[in-house]
Amino acid sequence: AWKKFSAQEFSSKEEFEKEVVRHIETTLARSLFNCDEAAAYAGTALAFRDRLVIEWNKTQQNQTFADPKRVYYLSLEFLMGRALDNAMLNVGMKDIAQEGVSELGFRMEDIISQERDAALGNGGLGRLAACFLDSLATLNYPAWGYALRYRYGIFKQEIIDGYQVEIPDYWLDFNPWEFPRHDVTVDIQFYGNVRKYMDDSGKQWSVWENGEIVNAVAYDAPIPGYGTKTTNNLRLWSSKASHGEFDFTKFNSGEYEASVADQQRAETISAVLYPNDSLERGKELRLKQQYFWCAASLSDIVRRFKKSKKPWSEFPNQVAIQLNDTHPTLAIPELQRILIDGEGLDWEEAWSIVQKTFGYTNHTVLPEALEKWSVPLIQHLLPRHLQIIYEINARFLQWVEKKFPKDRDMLASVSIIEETQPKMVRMAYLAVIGSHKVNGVAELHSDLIKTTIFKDFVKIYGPDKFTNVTNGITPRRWLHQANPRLSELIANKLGGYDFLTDLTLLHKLENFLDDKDFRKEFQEIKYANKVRLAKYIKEAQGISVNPASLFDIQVKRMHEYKRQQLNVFGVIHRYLQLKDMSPEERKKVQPRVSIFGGKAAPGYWMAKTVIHLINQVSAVVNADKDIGDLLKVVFLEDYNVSKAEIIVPASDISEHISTAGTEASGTSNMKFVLNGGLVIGTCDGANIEITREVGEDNIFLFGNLAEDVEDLRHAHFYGGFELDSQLQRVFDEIRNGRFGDAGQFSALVNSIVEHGDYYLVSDDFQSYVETQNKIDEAYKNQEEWLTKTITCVARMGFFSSDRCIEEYAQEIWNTEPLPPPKEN
Ligand code: DL6
Repeated sequence: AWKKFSAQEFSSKEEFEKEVVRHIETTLARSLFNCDEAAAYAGTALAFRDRLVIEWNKTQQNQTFADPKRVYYLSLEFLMGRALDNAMLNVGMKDIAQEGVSELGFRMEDIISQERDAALGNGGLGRLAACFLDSLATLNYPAWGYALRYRYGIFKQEIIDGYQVEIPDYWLDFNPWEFPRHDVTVDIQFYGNVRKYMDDSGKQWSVWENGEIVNAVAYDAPIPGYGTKTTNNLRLWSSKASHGEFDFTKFNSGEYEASVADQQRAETISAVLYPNDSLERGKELRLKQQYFWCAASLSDIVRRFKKSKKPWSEFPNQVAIQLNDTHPTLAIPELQRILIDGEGLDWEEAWSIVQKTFGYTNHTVLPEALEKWSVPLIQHLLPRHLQIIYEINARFLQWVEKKFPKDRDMLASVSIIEETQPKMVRMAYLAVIGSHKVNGVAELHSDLIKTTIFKDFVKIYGPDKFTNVTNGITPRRWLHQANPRLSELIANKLGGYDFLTDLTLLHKLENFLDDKDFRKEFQEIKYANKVRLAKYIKEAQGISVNPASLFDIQVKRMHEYKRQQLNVFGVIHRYLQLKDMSPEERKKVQPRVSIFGGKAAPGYWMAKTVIHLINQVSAVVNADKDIGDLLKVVFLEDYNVSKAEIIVPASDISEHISTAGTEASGTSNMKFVLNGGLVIGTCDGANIEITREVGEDNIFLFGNLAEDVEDLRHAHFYGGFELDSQLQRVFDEIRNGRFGDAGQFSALVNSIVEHGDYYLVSDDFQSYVETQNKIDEAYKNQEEWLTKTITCVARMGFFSSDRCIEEYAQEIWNTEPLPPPKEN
């Protein structure tokens, strides 16, 4: 097994135990006699942290000394999950630790499960950022992540009487993985006004003054790579009032409330993660968060660059900044501001540096997710930035005008400013104009952005500015940590764990397709993972499920475009069919457990309705004695990263059934397949590339294609609307109150039958049901099913996030790895 440390490793389990005990007794001031699992977790985490810190410092020193081009990944979300297991794996001493904790009287799984998830993200976009950090460190890229240190991560979901209820997630009461850097603080300005003046040489300057200052304080977390000593940095900014705790002048003059109000206002900036995954609502606090984070991060990046004393023209050779979606787009005008107002560069020189520095990743074509900010709001909060945005736009439009003379439509369509009332700043356009490369996250998505939201920009810049980097996942967390037995089996067959750093090696598993022992063990592992999930379902939800049933899983954020409603309508249809059957007929049916999980944005009423319907269906079906184990329905509460690590390895089938053209990529599809589950999916996002890799025979595709979606939507409004008879029956039963108060679901049903069925549920229902029937049939032949699943695992090499990072490095960042120096 891989060992990271030479000088700092625990040489024995005794030494590890000593360290744990020392931390429990001194750092925590607890006696070993009343040491519970929480304390044992803390001691273990601190013992590993001590080891990480040494390599972290060395990595940073090495990077400072070599001063290579660095990558800065700006993401408002990093959905990290738990850190201890990952630290143990990447440090390479989990075995010793396992023995050590058991001698202290604990089980490692119990200790690991004490840790709270670092849930600083909503879903796919944030988890992708976390996978990228793991790959960047593993591949030795000098890279930093920058985000906000939210006091509250994504809310915890409770299901009460079938309804979602949101509970705040205060996750920081014990977080051993962060290090406050009170010496790294940045003044961030808001509001105020801009004054122009001329210096002695006649040059005009703009000064942004009279604003309100808030402090950004850095908190750092180590990001260890696997199989390398490289340990990168994730820097999170926390907001604080600039004058310290509270204003003594106001306090002494009796204005107690006012004296703390400023402090509270400042601290609010980094208080909460916004819980919408695909909706931008234009809230001032959100804009404040974005600027606060961009300005602090850029100040840090620029300060680091300036230490090298290189000329500004070298900046893009030293710095690559990747914008994870449009959330950090303000970094573009902010860098331009720093260069022209702070460093005195002229506009053209500064702008060429800016464009060479940034790359922008688009993660959605959904119109409601495309960020726009009102001009008056930006004017109020960031007056100097608004001027700069207008100047960027004016120069850009002049240039476009020269290329497309007299094409007023073109000018209006690509202008950063949308001429509405009030005027709006289109952040995606600013991101495209201010970056040298724009990428989508799967092939279909990258093609779609070129023909829809950015089509005019392709005409202006040519196609080369736009590229694709299909998403990936880290096999360290999503295979080795989540499914240690499968990882071990693969290692035994392939002669080691090299596949964890070169996932394409999995292809060699196809050589073992006929190996009886291998097949048997593969199957046993899947079964054991299903038993583990069944146990969890029993403990968490009180529902008994039979692990021999087909486990059908859909876990992801709740959203109409992801179509959990299609799934639950399918479940109702299945239930009605079962009810129609004779006992003899029922004997032939493949038993199934339909498992759902996912959070709805608190204000997303329709998504919450779907959660409610699933829970109602679950209550009716699970209590129906006629049905027994033939069908069970489970809604797993509070789906998050650590639960995904239990859920993902246990699927037989997972559902990725978005309306074609709406899911940019999806990444859980990759996780499920890598763990030996098959997919039912639409021709959308990365499903298409998964099909290319695993072969059409090994995936269950259904539904209309992206190219037909517009016509179908049009037909719903103008060609009349005919509902599939099976779906009609499902709706009739819902309306008859079979699943509780029908009124609760009328808007959901009406969104399909009366309001145009925007997500094409009715169009795809029949082919969905037929494909589910094919799955039942296919599952009955367990040997063939097993061959399919093994083949799929063997063909997943392409979907490692290591491959993504190499593509970003070569095509977008132009950066090289910096391996750690060899030690004696
Ligand atoms: O690229 C990561 C992830 C994709 O896999 C999902 O398909 C996509 O929906 C998600 N996008 C967002 C968009 N939010 N915004 N803005 O989360 O990105």
